[in-house]
Amino acid sequence: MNRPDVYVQSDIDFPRLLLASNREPFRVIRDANGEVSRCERSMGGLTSALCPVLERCDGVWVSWNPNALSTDDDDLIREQHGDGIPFPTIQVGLRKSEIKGYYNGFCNRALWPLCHTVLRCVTPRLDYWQDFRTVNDRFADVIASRSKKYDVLWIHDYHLMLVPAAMRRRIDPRHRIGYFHHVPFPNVRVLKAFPWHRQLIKGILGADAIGFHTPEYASNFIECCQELLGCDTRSEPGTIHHGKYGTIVRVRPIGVDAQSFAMIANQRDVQDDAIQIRRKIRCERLVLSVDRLDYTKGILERVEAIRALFARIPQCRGIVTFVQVAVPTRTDVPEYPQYRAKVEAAIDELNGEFGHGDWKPFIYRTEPMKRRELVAHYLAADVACITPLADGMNLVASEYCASRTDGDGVLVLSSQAGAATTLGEHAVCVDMRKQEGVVTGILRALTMSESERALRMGRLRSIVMKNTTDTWLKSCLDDIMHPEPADAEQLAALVKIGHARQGHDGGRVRAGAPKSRHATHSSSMAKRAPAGNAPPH
Ligand code: ADQ
Repeated sequence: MNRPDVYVQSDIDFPRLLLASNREPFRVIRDANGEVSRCERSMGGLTSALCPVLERCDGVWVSWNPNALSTDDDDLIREQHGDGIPFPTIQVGLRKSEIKGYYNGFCNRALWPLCHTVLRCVTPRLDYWQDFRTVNDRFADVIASRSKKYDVLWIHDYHLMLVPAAMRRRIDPRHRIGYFHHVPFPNVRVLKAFPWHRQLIKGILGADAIGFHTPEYASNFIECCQELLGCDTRSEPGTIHHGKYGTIVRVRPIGVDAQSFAMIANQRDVQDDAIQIRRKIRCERLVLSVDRLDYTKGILERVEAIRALFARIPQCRGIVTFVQVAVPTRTDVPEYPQYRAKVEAAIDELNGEFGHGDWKPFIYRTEPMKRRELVAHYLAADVACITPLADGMNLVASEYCASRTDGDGVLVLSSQAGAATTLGEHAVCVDMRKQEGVVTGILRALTMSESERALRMGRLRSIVMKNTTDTWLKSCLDDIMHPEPADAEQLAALVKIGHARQGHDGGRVRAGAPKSRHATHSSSMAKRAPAGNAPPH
């Protein structure tokens, strides 16, 4: 497919996708002479998911360029295409002080821990907030100045929470705006205690359509809109009415480029590499974890659980080896090097206590891998242990299943990962708050019969192969460009969570027959996209 089928060419113009995220999709590596030596895709869930999207449709990616330190106002914006980058990009430069306040400060020391409800790490400083506003405004200026008539604007993640509303103040109301929140959305009690909660919610509400990975995050957001801004969220389930506008909220769990993982896994040399990985480690059973080195990923807690496993079940010693791939991120944020030091100390202790002869119970690698190498590791692993303390979704869980074209392998998955809502039924689910349960879960995975493994992996794979990046993209763009009333599945998801939280008083999100599309959306949308002037589709 060259372009998602929501894009239909017209003689005059067609909607182009203008996608904005904090992280740049690619890094151009230059040699000493300034010549381009290679172009590397940035690591992380968001770029893993979205690069294939822009490679397949007309679009421009707007992002921060962390390599360009700007001191001069004229140097703040750079446009780049070529040098191996497969689509046009616009890069927004930040001043050194803004990087500290906006990225290291507000994004990584306030919003990230807030969204993951790690409250001890939330540092809500006014100077951080001011830089966050300035940078969000700059993104909005850049997008507004570059957007053409009918472009669809798709804003990604918590770094740019103020951009949708900032765009509304700058652009033609016919533009459709979407926002996708890749991390958990905190509940109303947590958000309410955060000083700038109203501005953040209002910022996102500038979008026509908002996507979340799970019913819980969507429902938290809806509840926050109602309780903290007094929006009407009841008259039309799945739609938030604020002032004269309506914004739809949808649950859209992200998928992975499953076919591409499967194709790599089917290559003979990748399968040979998987055999080599096992030979080199010289173990009978291999358990793999792959994470960014982040305190939300539960790496420290996992190491402690593994230590408990070896202490309690001596038969595992010399037989089971854990491989942790943990790439350091956000190294300028003090909590991260501190966390890394703790993780590495715990690993040393574990290896010191249980390692013997050639056998090392815990192998720790910190380097980024190419996709083929990653897939070879997925194929080599009897068990993938994906156990974050909190995680918007977690793509590694899906990548593991997509790569297991041999139908083998067991997924141990934290029930605190968003992925548990789609994969939890067929994975071995563990609660990371209970170490004993984690130990039992890993043991259960290691001792599972071949037939049960095949049954579970077969079911996991059919979910992952069906819910791919493409299907996610199509649903999200449909929400943005052709919004429909929430369907029965969406309503059921939101209402179930509402009921669980509210008891049986009907919940905050009420079910009910959705009104017709015209009655539902025409009034709110007409103000933004008047009939007759709508984008051609
Ligand atoms: P992340 O927190 O970055 O994403 P995740 O979803 O697990 O987390 O994605 C990590 C990505 O990085 C995966 O595609 C993985 O393959 C890749 N990766 C990890 N280690 C690697 C290594 N050593 N070498 C190469 N690649 C590596 C955020 C949210 C998640 C959400 C995604 C997408 O925090 O919850 O799932 O966005 O919405």
